[in-house]
Amino acid sequence: MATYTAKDITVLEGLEPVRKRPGMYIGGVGSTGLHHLVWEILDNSVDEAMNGYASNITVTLHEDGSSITIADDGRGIPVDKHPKTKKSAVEVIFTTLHAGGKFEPGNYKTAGGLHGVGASVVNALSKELIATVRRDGAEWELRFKQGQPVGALKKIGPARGSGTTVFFRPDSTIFPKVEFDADTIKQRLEVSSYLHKGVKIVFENAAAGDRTVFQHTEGLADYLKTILRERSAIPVHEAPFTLEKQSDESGIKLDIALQWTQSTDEHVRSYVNGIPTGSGGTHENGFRAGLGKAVRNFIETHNLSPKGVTLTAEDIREGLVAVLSVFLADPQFQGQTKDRLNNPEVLSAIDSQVRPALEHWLNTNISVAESIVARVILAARAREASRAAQQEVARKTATSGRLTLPGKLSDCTSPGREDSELFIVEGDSAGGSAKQGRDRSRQAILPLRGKVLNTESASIAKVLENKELSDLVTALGCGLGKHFDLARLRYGRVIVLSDADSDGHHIATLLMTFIYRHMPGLIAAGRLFLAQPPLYRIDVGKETFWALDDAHRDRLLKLHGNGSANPEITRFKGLGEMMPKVLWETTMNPRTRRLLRVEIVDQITTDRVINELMGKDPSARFRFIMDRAEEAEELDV
Ligand code: 0RA
Repeated sequence: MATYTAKDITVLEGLEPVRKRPGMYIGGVGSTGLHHLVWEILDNSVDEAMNGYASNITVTLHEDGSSITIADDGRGIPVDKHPKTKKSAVEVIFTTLHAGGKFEPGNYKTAGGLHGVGASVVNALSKELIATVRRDGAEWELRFKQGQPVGALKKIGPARGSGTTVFFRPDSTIFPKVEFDADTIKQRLEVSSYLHKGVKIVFENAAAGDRTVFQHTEGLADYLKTILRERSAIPVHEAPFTLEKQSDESGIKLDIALQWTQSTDEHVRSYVNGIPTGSGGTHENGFRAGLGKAVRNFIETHNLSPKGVTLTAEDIREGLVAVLSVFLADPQFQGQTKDRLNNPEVLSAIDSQVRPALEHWLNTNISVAESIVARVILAARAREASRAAQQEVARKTATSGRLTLPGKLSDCTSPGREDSELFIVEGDSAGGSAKQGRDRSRQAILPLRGKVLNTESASIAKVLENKELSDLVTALGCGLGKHFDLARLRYGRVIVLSDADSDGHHIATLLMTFIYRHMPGLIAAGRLFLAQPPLYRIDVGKETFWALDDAHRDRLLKLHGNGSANPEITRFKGLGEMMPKVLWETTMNPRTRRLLRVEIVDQITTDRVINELMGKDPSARFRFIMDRAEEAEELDV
């Protein structure tokens, strides 16, 4: 195109506002905005696939890390000239804001994005963009620089099949840092492959030289399976409930998969137009409303209401794992991170779809429905039991100032809470040494006998039935689950003191799992610690050293052991055989001991690590503890 007509100039000016105020179109020019460009182009290809025209999408992150190609085998963007503008459809789509038939009624744009603006915005914000189309036996190419076409659409050769390929390099005069993150893209593509059943999405990371294929024929049901595996959630019924519906009335497309599990929490992942809505919104509220009504109706119709407890909405959703994906024409996002759906009409639209479908499913799968109802009633009873236990603690604290503490707890004598410590000690004999060795004014000892219940998938009711754990809960005073209250914690620090061997590590892991699952606030507040008792005593002449493990022993011997005297090495069989004074000096005395603070790195990693290890061999648990110990902050208190 050698000369521009007046019309061309209008079109070119049409993209000016995008370059002037990129934030208005992609949210910002940081990493999120940069990746937004990928999602916009990807959405077009995904649309083509969802309409049944494409089945393969390939996303390539080029070796430079700052350019991307997205290819599909759809119909290809039309190359013929528009009768009015005399421009090819390819050009119009890439140079006109909101161009393309997708905004016409009945053919809504399913693409997400802040304002659903698409290809032209990506073009406007790219240093270069090349659109390649295969159609009608030929391959066509149109190149752009900073949003403007460079020459005309060119036929570059013959081609088989059809499809669209878009290469783009974001403009570094707009984005301070043009560097794509492979993991961010990969995760998005994986989720897309679940949300768009059957579409094959390939990610090629040229820099890393790897290729990943994402394809899920069962869509959200497959996604649900993955989430259950990640969370080690044990389902209470075999097959998930699934619902796929396109409402003619509201134009909303709805896709749901859900399953009840034995977990004590609720886990819902929701998406709007393929965009994660981490803060929920009207779609999630509609879903919860419909689900609650369906289960209640079923319980009432079948006379299954429990005696003596009233079911709450939370009881109904305890252990629920669900994925919810909706597509709608004009999503309005709200909140600080724009990840809450705000369209009011969506609530009733989803509620009115979910309720009858779920109720029908419950009525046609009676034994499944009965397992779910049993799960719901158990949640209600556990909640009641936990509340009663909490009230008991509160009542005793209020009347006597001192609640009825477990008999085997040796409490500290000074009531100053911040300065006090509870040592949870493995075994009675170790408990005895610790009791004699401690500073009784501020250190309390709770000995635990034998093995602690593996609480990885235990309900609160089951936890409270376990004597060791219920004693611990009473001693801590802060309650658990939904009733956890850090302000009631009776000690400033909670310290797990177990043997330095693999059994000891196992017990420490069980205790940490229990606390992580039922009182994570204790860890978040930095109140949980691991004591580090020595495994070896090394006497060199008149000097004594303590070693935490074999490696530490070897280091100490190298440092101090090659003098004249023969070093004498004693290995402790357990805490119980340590003299109280020694236990105090090495492990309990705040001036000389070292504690490890237990920290949560991030919830997903922690969930996965715990899930992988609980129920496997002790050596794996041992490694877990050692790894965690190294990650944990070392404190000299
Ligand atoms: C407009 C009309 C048609 C297809 C497309 C756009 C289209 C756009 C993109 C963007 C990425 N991949 C794409 N694939 C198709 C319909 C063309 C027809 O009716 O043949």
